[in-house]
Parts: sequence; C-alpha cells; structure tokens
Amino acid sequence: MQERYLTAASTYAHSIDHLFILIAVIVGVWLILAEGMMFALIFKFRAKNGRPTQYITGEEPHLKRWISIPHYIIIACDIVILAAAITVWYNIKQVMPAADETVRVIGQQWAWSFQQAGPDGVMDTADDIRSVGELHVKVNTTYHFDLMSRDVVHSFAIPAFRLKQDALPGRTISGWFRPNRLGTYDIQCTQMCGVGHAMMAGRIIVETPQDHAAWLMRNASPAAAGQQNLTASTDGMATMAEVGR
Ligand SMILES: [Cu+2]
Repeated sequence: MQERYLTAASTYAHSIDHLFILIAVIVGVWLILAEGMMFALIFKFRAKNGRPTQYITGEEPHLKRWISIPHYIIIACDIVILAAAITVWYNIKQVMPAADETVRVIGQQWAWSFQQAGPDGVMDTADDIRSVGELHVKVNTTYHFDLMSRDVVHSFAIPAFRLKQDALPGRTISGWFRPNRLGTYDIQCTQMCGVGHAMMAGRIIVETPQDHAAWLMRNASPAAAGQQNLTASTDGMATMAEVGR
C-alpha cells in the first residue's frame, strides 16, 4: 500500500510496510470506536428537557465492564503489535544474512561518504573506491554496512529501503540491506546534526551487475594512482558536494 507513495526497493521494505499498516489499522479502529463512543455518550447524557447532565461514576459492576472488557481487548491488540514488531526487528536488526559485499558509510557535517572494495573485492586495498554523496550498489546483493560518524550523531536513512540507522561518533554500527529494484533513490540524514543538516542528502544507485562492474572499473583504475588522489581529495569533495546542492 505504501508503495504507491514511496517505492519499496529492498527485500525487507515490505515487512516494515506491513507493520505500519497493522499498527495503523489496529490503532485506527480503536481511535474511531473510542471517539465515536465518547461523542455518543456526550449527546445521550447531556442536559435536556429540564433534566441536568448526568454524572456517572462508572463504579457499578455493570458499568465497569464497559471499561474493563475493552481494556483486555486492547492489551491483546498490544501483544499482537509487539509480537509483529519484535519479529520484524529481529529479522532486520538482529539477524545479519551473510554478506556478498561490504560498504563503509561515514557521516560528517554535512555529507555522507562511502568506501567500498574495488575490483579486487578486498576492502582497505589500493583500489578501494571512495565516494561522497553517491553510493553505487548491485541489485539482488546483500550488503553489510559499517556505519561511523566523524563528529556528531547522524542517521543514515534510505527511505526506499525502509532503512534508518543512527551513526554515533566513536562507534561502528553494522547493518545490512539487499536492494531488489533498479533505480536511484534518496539517502538522507534523519538526525538534526547542525545548520547544514538539510543539505546532507545523497543518492544510492542500484544497478545491474554489469553496470556495477563497469562503474567499478571506471572508478578504480589506474588503481594506486587514483587512490592517492581520491584519498587526498575526500575532504575537499565533501565541501564541493555541499556547495553543489
Ligand atoms: Cu543530519
């Protein structure tokens, strides 16, 4: 349903959407019931035809049932929501499926930068690819990310993946995603991180394995020489990315 408003582009996007719908429906039904009942009672027992407004304490057992029975049903609904939420949380945040690729994500005021293995497939070698504000990934591939912050608390969010994870300075937080739809999607920061927070946008490009391999080759060669330049200019690129938006 939410897909009509926001593309779902990762394998777990739908389970998050279903959870939202479940909560919206359960809470919505009770909202309408409770508000409807409140207004019905207000009108039924209002002052009219010389009769004063009735004051009902609800202490009698046959009246108390109107509170206690819905109360038990609501607790049962809470348990349903909790069970669904814990299941989704467990499947997405606790369990990490085996990684096909790993990417390092670094938040800073005010840009996201990324590091991933170059054509050799090994991280922290001369052909690693570093980029700012733009992350290229392969479709139908499980990615682990290691999320870090250089300064303050940021939050790495890809709405189309239904992914959101805070980045805390001094900690490396791991997570995963598996894009299953080609396209270009927004990357956002969703923790207020300073005056440039709103400019901290990026893009994630989900591409076919062929396109991704071509992108790797374009950006990784000549391996060592290119690497030197990229490393040296990473900070400069962050500033440029900021100004460019
Ligand atoms: Cu921010």
